Amino acid sequence: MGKCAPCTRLTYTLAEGSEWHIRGHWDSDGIASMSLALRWMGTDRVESIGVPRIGVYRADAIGRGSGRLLVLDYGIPGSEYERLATFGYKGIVVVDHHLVTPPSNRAGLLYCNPAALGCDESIPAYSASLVLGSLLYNKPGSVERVLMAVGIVGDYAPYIDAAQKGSRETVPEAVVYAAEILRGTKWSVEELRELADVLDSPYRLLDIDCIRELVRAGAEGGSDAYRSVSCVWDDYEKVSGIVQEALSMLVEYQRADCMRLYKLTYDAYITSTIGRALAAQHPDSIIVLLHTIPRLQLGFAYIRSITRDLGTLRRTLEEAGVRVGGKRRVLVAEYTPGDEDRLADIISSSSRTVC
Ligand SMILES: [Mn+2]
Repeated sequence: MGKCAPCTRLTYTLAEGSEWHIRGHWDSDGIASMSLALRWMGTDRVESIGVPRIGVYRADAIGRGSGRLLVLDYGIPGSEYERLATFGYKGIVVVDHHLVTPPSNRAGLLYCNPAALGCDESIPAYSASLVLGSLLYNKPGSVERVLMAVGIVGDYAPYIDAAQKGSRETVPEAVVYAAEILRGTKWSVEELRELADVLDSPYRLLDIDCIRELVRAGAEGGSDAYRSVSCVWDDYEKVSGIVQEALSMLVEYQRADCMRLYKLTYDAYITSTIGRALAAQHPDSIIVLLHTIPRLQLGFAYIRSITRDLGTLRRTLEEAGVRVGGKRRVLVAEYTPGDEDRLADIISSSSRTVC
């Protein structure tokens, strides 16, 4: 059995049965992945579309249910899926590309994550939409190819922005790959980069209905159809104002070697936008943004670097008992409002070893 066996079995499993519930990450990669899944499966067999509780990365954020569950691009570790497998579903299928620890017990679970399973050589894992699209379609048409690229461009947006700002960092191979799949379609990486900001607007305002509308439109007409969904433009306009306001309220309150720490209290889920903007401004630093969202009674430590690997920092945080999710160059940890100073201390005191 190859490491990628679960991915090889994906189409067989998704072709079976009805009562499917699709849950995807709330960002542009998640939306594009859900659209691809819905397009391939057909609306008749899909009972519901949705997102886990926004901002939360745990099995509980999806919750109990019945029928079959397809989870896309969600990035939670395997242990959370083992818990989810006890939540009453008839079967769970996961397609992901985040570098996490895969589940060790796969009962009731089809876990296709080339990055976590270590088979991303044979199935490129630049985005969940890419993994899913390349498994579902032997010869993806232009609608499918653009959706596959949407996920890549959305996830690699900070690197695209840094490259545009003239950072010496070269364009990542993921973006070259996206440009390659887009050849012969009407879309370019630059156009998808703009679209990604639009698609990433609804979740910042916790507008789940608009995410559903996007998924359905994209399943029918791909990225062109995303542009014709009106709620997403309303959300985009609102978010642009909010981000400008939050950026102006931002305080850099600490510097430790290569790290820049910022604090923000603001009632919208714009953590990653702000963190990404800061990372693009300071490509040689590690950005640490401690964002408290009173309305969610949650805080997020968002750590990102354009040029630095965050593996050492991740281990330091884990050793200190902090739950961390993320990828090679982005980490996210949840905190309870009030705990931000303790977290900041743990992070800044590791700067010697990390920088
Ligand atoms: Mn993704």
